[in-house]
Amino acid sequence: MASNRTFTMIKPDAVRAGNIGNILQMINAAGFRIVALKLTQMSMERAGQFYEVHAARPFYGELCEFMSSGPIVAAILEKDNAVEDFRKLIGATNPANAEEGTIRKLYATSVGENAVHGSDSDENAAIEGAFHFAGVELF
Ligand code: 3AN
Repeated sequence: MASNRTFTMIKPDAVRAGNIGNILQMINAAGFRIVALKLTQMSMERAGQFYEVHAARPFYGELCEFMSSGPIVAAILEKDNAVEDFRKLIGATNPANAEEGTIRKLYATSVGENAVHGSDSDENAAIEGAFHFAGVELF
């Protein structure tokens, strides 16, 4: 059964560009309820832990540098079929391939600086949410 929660980060590029409000508006308009939300910054070490599954990929160092380069907005979101529906809302990893109306089509600039993260499975949504939030921060 699909779980009803996913985890997202508004990445440093979108925060720097002043798009926190626009992206949260799209998330709300798509029917997601915000369960947890914070503005925070990951150290290089924390980014390395978060993206550990990509450690063997050639872009791992660049990804961790970028993700620790400035503040992010971390959030846990709730909706029926949350993981899959949120992946549809954000669009393809490479914004050049993202569908019209998706968050990445509107706000991402490249495959590396792609504005938002969205969990790719229910299992990872739970792991990633717990990475950023304590139980008392969920509402
Ligand atoms: P998604 O975020 O769409 O699930 P993944 O899991 O393939 O994409 O990649 C995780 C993150 O790694 C992406 N959000 C992106 O920031 C970065 N990334 C993926 N592919 C590349 C690439 N070819 N060059 C640089 N960064 C990349």
